[in-house]
This record gives sequence, structure tokens and C-alpha cells, in this order.
Amino acid sequence: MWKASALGFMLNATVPGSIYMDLMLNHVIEDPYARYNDIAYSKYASFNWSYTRTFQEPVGIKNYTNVVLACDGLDTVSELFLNNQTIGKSWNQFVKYRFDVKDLIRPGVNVIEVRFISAISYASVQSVAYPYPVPPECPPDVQHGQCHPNFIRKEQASFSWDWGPSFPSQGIWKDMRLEAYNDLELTGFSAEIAPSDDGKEWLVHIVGSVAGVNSLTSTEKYLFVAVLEDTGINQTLDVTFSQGSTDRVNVTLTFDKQLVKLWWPNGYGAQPLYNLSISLSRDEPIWIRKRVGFRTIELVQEPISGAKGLSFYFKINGRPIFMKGSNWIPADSFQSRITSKKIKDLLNSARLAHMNMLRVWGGGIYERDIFYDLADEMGIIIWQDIMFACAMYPTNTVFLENVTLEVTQQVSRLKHHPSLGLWAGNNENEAALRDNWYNTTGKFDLYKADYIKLYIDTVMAAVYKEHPSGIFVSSSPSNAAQSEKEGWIALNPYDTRYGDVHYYNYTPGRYYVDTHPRSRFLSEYGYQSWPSTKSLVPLTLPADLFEFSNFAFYRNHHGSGQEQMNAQIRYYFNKPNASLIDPVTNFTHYVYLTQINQAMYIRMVSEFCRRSQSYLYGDDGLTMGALYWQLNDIWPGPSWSSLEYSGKWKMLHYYAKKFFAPEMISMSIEADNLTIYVVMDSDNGFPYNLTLYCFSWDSYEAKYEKLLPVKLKQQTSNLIFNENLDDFLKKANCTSREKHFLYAEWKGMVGTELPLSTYRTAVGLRKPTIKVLLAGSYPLMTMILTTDAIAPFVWLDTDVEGVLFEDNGFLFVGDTKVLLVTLRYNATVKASDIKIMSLMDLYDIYN
Ligand code: BMA
Repeated sequence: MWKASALGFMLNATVPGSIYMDLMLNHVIEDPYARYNDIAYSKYASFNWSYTRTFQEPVGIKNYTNVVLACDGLDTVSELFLNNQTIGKSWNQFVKYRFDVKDLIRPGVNVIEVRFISAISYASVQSVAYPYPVPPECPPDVQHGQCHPNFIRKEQASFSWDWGPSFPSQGIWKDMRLEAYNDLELTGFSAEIAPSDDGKEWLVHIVGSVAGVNSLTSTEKYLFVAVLEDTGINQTLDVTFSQGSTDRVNVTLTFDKQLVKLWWPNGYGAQPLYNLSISLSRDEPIWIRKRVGFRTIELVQEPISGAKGLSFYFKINGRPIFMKGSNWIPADSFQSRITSKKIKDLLNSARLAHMNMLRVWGGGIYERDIFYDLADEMGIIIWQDIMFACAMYPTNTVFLENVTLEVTQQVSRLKHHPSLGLWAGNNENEAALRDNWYNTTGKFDLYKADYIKLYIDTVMAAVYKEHPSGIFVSSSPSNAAQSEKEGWIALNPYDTRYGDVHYYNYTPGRYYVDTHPRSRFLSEYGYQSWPSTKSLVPLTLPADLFEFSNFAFYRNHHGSGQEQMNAQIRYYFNKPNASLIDPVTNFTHYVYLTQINQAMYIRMVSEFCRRSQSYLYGDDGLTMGALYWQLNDIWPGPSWSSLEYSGKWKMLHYYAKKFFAPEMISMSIEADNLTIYVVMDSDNGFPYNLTLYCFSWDSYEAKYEKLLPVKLKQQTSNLIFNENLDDFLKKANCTSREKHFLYAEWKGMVGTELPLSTYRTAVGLRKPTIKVLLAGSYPLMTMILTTDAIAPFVWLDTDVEGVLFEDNGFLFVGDTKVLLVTLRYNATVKASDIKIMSLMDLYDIYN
């Protein structure tokens, strides 16, 4: 049993774990996510915690020539002792350490101790000792965070972020064990998969790492075997080791491409995976395995005819693919309580929303193996940031060596995954320096030199050394090739004509986005919303659940976040008078409106990006990626996420499933024109006719109907309708923008609406009566909904866990809608378990 102690505390401790979880399990603290507990418990992060346990000398351990303490993850700065003797130190949360303990293990009881130094005091001491300030010194006050995370190689968001709390924890956050072996041990291997120069063969470069070479007393012969299971492909190699010889074994499997099947991203084909097994032996082989897949990936940056700038798109297996997806952050402040099931559930939600790319954002962690294994299975390409975000960083030798070790280990661990698509040096640090986010005026050259030392000379060098065929961009976002040309800090890192762009705009009234920059690839754009009332009730007092409460402002770590959401609500809806209803209902309405605004805005931007994929607009356009900010949450609180902390889908996630669908209709008002695009990712020709309707809000009889024959090119965006909006509305006899809205659908299939005014000014809406019938049973049910009036933003909700609706947050146009309901985890649900809300429910209360 582990014990954790500091300043009079003696806790039963858990490994893998963290001090906050130990404090909670020992009832010293309550739920760290409740109310203001992040601040209340910050003192525990300033103690230096010590983790200790005893163990009996393992039977027969003395017979082994090597005994190692393998530490898969220490958080973060610590000194380790065995029986009071130092065995080593740790400096980096993202590095695996192995310490030789052979001579220190004694008969009977042994004591192991890991003495951590508080991450906040370590970071602060480092920053004071550094010859010059490395900004930002501290996060904005609204984040209630700790200072100088950039001075410690630890999850940067653990010191607070604009969507998450400050819990700069300590502890043994990954597995720790004793390993004993004779002579040599194959400790792991890396595999790099790339096509041969002529493109006809696959080359699998395998590097096995061997421990124990330096304690050999004679020359030893071993057999190294590499097998790609179920393919007949294998290779053996005789290797000799002696003291001072290499501790690496290199083998390359070379074989005809026809012998394996291609791996494709989600929506483009299957994800066949193969076991690659390796052994190093003299007698009985012990195998270690990795699962691999075969695909080529290119980042195409080439001149565009008729426009300035360069393209920026991914080609997978030779096919240009529009990247649809989002950004991933740590799924909890306390990694040890994240289950594999939770990761699977979150990634599966991404897959169901037709995502084919997720960016693992640079302020979090390199995710655990299962994350990448699942991404392999689900066809989700990973844009992997190296863990640096929103700061300048120190560049002294010790720091850079620490980074080299980290990057080398992580790239070696992950590069074989077919899902691993691209490495990026950091999050936003090129833009931060160029645009002077941290007041670096007058010191540009100093920080630029540091930038190049860190991301180019150190990170990029380590990535390419370990993964020569990998793709690396220096920052997210960057102008990619153009940033390099401009000396790595481009004049305008947000140039729409190069690389990727992050873009946020919180001005009210952003549903229409024709003024939005049209970049080549939009890797971040987002809008906040609140998670469900249900997720907050256990963490709050009733008075907290009010949009103007101290708690609401405290929980929102994004400066002006509350004001922005509230202004957007006033612009589109008018929030009903809260004092007239009970607080929980009021807050639920508020959450609902924030989720509508988030879903609508992100829908509009995402559609805008997809529409732009085949067109140039001056030098802009040919957009080939849309990754909204952000997929998941670290705790229940207001954020940009489409999935709640629990994994529950916000309205945005249901919208993502539609706006990322392989075939999508998108209507928009561009300048004075009504435009309709059909975007086709799939190869299927779509022979359907599209119908365009004009409805009035007071009736579900269409006022006007027009059949639009669609001639589609595949894998493109197709502009199929482009007319002056006023002329069209006149023709359709729909001139009042308040009374009418437009709707387009493939007969009997998905439809999409275009409101012509705000909902605040819309005329004719009335409270509908929506009825629900459910048929069928686990795992798939059918829901039949009927309405007696048009209902915007129909929101189906239930307290039953594991229920997923085929569609949600939709505009109910006909009188009947049939939906599939998927049940997971053996859930059962009845019609009476379903709560239905639509927009007019908020207003009708007062009539
Ligand atoms: C970005 C991200 C995050 C941040 C988000 C929302 O630019 O990279 O740092 O959480 O915006 O502000």
C-alpha cells in the first residue's frame, strides 16, 4: 500500500494516481470540481508530497543480472529513493524513466520513496533563476490559475486554462514496477512505415531497444525476429552484443504493397490493422507487439493557379481529403480516473459525427496508447501537437535536453500508428510572438531566437531524427512552408493563403459568416455554451444556477465569456424574464439558448469551410479542413466543447453529425444572393433532385416549392443555386423575412433550413404540442414524433444514460418525424422518460 505524506498529512495513496484523488479518497477534501473548490484546495498543490511504500524482496530476484524500477509516468519533479539511497530524479511528466536498483534491494522489507517538489514552487523558482522573464508570468485572473507553467514539463493546462481549473497535481500518474531480467531485455520497439521510393513496396523500419548491454561480461549471440502476422511477411537477424556495443537492433521489412490492405480515414474505407510482433531471444522467444496499418499521407503545399499562396491539404493514399473534426483536450484534470471506456465513448462520438481528424492540443498531454489504438480503429487522423501552448519557453541547455528526451520518446512510441498524421511544434506560439500577446515589445529578436532554438533546432530535429518520413509543421497555426520561408515567425501567421488558421469572433449576430476569413484550413474556431443543468446540480448550490450568479462568472474562465453568450442570446432570442419561473427551469432554458447559439454558429462556419473547398475567392478559399474548438471537456463548466464532461452530446455535437455528413446541403446568403451548395465527400454520384421551399413560421404547408436538378461532381462542393435573394423572395411570394424561412431537402432525406431574420423578430411561431411514441427495444428503437406547429430547435433529453438520438436540436417542419434511438450500456427507455423542449416553450410560460 502506498502512502502519501506532507505537512502532517498521511494518506492512503493510489498508484497510478494523483494527490487530489488521494485527498478525496481519504476524505480530506470533497469533490474538487464542486463550486469554488479549485481555489479552496490550491494549497495542497504547494506542499511537497512524498509517496512511500514497502515491499518484500521478490523471491529469486537476486538471481537476475538486472533489476530495474520502471516508471511510466512521474508527475513531475521528484527524487526517488530505495532504502534511503538515491536512485534517480525525474523532471518531465511526459518521460518514462528506468532506474537500476539491483544493488539496493535487500532481503526482507524494502522501502521505496518518491519525493515530489510542488510543481508551482518548482516553476516559480526556475522562473526567478532564469536570466530574463519568459512571459506570460501568470494566467489571466479570470482563470484562477497558477503562474509559470512554461517552466515545468507538465500538462500546461493543469495550471488553469480558459476552459479548465487549476489542479497542478503531484503523484505517480502512470504505472511503476520492478523489472528483472538476465543479460539482455528487449524493452520495446518503434516502427516507421513508409512507401518505397517507387511507391510499389512498403518499408517497415523497426528499431528494437535493448537494455542490459553494459552489464554483459561476454559476447552474446541473439536471434531477432520480426513478423507481420497473418501475411507471411517476416525477417530474422542474428545479432551479437557485448559491453559497449549498440543497444539498438534495426530491421526493415520490405514487401509488395499488394500483400496488405490500405487503411483509410473514417468515411473513406476500412481500417485494416495488422499485428507486428518482435522478439529477441536465445531460447524461448518472448514477443512484444504493436498494431500497425498501411496508408500514405502527404501534406500538399503547392502553388495554386490563379491565386497567391500555397495549397494546404492532406492527401491520404493519394486522395485529397477534406479534414472534418475538432480539437481534443485532456478529458479530466485527474488522468487516473479516466477510464478506457470514457476515451472510447468520446472518440466514438467523434466518429459518429463523421470526423476524420482530431487535433491533440499542445496544452494537454500526449495521450495514452489506447487513445491512438482507438483512433486507428475508427479512422481518425491525429494532428499531434508537441506539448507547448500559449507561452514563450526557456531554452537553457537542461530544458532543451529534457525536451529532446520527451519528443524522442513520444515520437518513437506513436509513429507507427496509421492514425498519427502530423506533428506540430506548439499551440499558437508563433502567432503569440508575432502579434505581441505577452508584451514582448523590444525583445522580439530574443524570443524569436529562443523560438527557433526550441521548436526548430530541438523539437523539429528530434521529430525528424526519430520519424524521417513524418510530417512536421512548426506551430498550430502557422503558414507552414511560408512560415519557414519567412524565418519561422511569419509576418502574419494567420494569413488565409497559407497553412492553417485559428479564428474566433464573438460579436453578436454571427450566424451569417460571409465576412469570415476563408483560410486554406481552419484548425480552430469556436463558441462557448453551458453544459446541461443536470451535470452542474451535484456541484453547486441552487442559487449558483443563474446566468448572472457569482458562480456562473467564476466558472467561466474566458474573459467576457458570460457577456458574450448573453449578448448573443439577446441578439437572436430575447431571454425570457427569469424571475417568473423556478431557478432550475430558468437555468435549463439559459443552457438551451447558449447551446443553440453555439450549434448554429459552428454549423455556419463549418458549412462555410466545406463550401469553400472547391472555390477560389480572390486568393482565398480551397479550404480543406475544419476542426472546431473543442471536442471534449475537462470538467462540467462553460466551454467551447460539443461533448460534456460526462460525454453527453451538446446540441453542437448533433449538429456536427449533420454539417460533417458525407453529403451535405448548405444554404447561405452571400452578399445579396441566396446560394445553395451541395458538398459531396463520397464517390457515389447522387442522382437526386433537391427541393427548395419557402415556409411561413405559422404553418407547415410550404408557401413555395421549387425543384432544383442537381448535377454533382464528387468529392467537391457544388454551387447549384445562386440568385438575388430579394428577387427570389418576390418570385416565391415570401417577401417578409420575419414571417418566412427557407428550407431545402433531398426528398425524404436530410433537410436544412435558412432563417431570414433573428428568432427574436420572427413572426407567427406558436407553442407546439409535440407527442412522442417509441417502438422497438435495445439496442435500437424507433421514435415517432408528431407536432401541430412548426417547432424550432426541438431538444430531446432524458436522464437515462446511454441514449443517443439520431437527430436533435432540429427544426420540426412537417407534422411527423421518425428518428432512430440508439441505446448503449443495456439502457432501456420509455416515451415518458423523454423530455421535449422547443423554442416557444420558453416564451409561452408567460402567456
Ligand atoms: C485557442 C486554443 C486554446 C483556447 C481556445 C479558446 O486558441 O488554442 O488555447 O482554449 O482558443 O480560447
